[in-house]
Amino acid sequence: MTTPPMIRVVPPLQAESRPAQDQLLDGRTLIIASNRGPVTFTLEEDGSFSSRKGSGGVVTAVSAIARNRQPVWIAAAMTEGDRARAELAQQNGEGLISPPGDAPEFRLRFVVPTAESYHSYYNEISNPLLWFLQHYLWDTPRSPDITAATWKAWHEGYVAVNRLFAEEILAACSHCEQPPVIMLQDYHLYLCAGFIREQDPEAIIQHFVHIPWPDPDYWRLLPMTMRRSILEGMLGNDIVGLQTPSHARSFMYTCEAYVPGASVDYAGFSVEWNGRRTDVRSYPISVDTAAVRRAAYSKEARSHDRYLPNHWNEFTVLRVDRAEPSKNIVRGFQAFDRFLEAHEEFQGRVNFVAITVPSRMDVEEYQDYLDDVSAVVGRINAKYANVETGWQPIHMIMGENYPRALAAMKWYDVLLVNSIIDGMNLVAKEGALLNERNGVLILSEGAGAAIQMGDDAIMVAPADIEGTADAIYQALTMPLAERRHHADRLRRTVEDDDVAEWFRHQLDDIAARALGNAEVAAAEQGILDSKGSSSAD
Ligand code: GDG
Repeated sequence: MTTPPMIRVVPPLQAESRPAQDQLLDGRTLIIASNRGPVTFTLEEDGSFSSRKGSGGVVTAVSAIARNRQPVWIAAAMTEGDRARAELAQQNGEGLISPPGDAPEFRLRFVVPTAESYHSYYNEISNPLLWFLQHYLWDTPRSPDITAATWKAWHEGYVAVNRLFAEEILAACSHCEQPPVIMLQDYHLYLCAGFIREQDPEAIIQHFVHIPWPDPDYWRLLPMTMRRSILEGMLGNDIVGLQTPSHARSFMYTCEAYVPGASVDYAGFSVEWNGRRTDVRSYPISVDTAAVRRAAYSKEARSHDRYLPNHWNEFTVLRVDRAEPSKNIVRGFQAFDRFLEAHEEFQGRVNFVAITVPSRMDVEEYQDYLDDVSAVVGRINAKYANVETGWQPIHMIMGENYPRALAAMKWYDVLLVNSIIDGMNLVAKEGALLNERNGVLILSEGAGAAIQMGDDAIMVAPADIEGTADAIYQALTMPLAERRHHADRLRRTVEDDDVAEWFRHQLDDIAARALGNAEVAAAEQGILDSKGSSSAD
């Protein structure tokens, strides 16, 4: 049986002097939904729960506004501890879970799919299919193969888990007197807005996509049913946010190409479909500058300051990434090899330190990629290692340790960010903020960060090994005054536009949209006067 759509009387927002954003959020429940939650729980031996807060940009951005708003966060239960905590909440009839602490910044609701369904959604569709598609990662004569198993994973994994998310979100706002504000995150949840919209026509729904949006031709690698479900699901949103204007345009091209009846206004950045308008916007994400600085100079980070210098040399090139094919780690090392070949005078004097965080090890392509990375490092180190001095050119530091990664960023001479394509790339921003040596940024043209930082970086085409080798040489030989000039400008770029701005711009647009929706609702309720202005004007 389908539940009838929720109906509320929507009060128009009042004209007053406070920012529209504050007015809008008054009395409205703010719901954030993401695959990974802001907190993970561990069930301790004594039966109690401990929790650990995540360190991602979205968590810190939301935390910054959360103290007053108490948003509700909907996330998948990812650990045994999360599942146990969700079960306890259900037994106790706790609608929302408050993480331990006197004033928790948000309350939680977990989505608890079966292990098989979650595996299909995460390890078969979201990461190997959607992430690969959106980063142009396929060797297309060979992959992807959409088989019966893929379709099963789509229906029983991706569609099913998106439905569960929508149900939890609707349940979280079932008693809301005013339409809630729902902010969905990333490629795991493309179907959610469509499912929510079927039940709640008045909710204000916004979806931010953290990764690139490819052009329509590449989307054709997915079958039409999947492609259309994703796009039509996304057109259930009031606002779709992407990292850059070019990804926003690609989203609109894709809607025009594959959604029958969609009408795109490229100048106005919006898509009309099924009687609704979806605004398409770009919001370049950034870092929480204060929190990143705090973490980089924390006691824990300082403990790494003692042994990290063992890896430094007269010159140090640094990279920090998840072990992720889109980050282009192998080509980065090949470029360093070419640089050492072409500039023998640097042999013995420069180290390439690669801080690598293992990622998505349940996906075969990631295991294979890490093998490729290890193989190229072994080959290059064997080629140049100097037995007399003990010098080896590449130092791999593996493992999950965020304070250590930030500690290392203080000391590089060159930061290499050569992603094939990247939504933004926060390492480029953290490095610019923290570096104390007037370090030079080498930045891929494919990183979203290139739009804001490209003028003060040495830009490289990601497949250009020879060009990247030249860029390393140029960076290491750049005069100090020039390095300082660019490093100062890069730091200011990040300081002037941190993650709070990213979040504020989205809330401003949501507020503007809510004002618009309230006017439409008022018109529908016959409240407009004969001149066509409502009390919200
Ligand atoms: C996606 C998009 C977009 C480093 N070591 C550890 C650790 N880090 C931090 C880095 C940085 C973050 O992880 C990685 O962020 P990136 O932006 O570089 O890359 P993705 O993970 O691919 O993020 C990307 C981003 O979303 C935000 O929208 O910029 O384009 O692909 O902050 O310093 N974090 C943890 N442990 C470590 O050991 N937890």
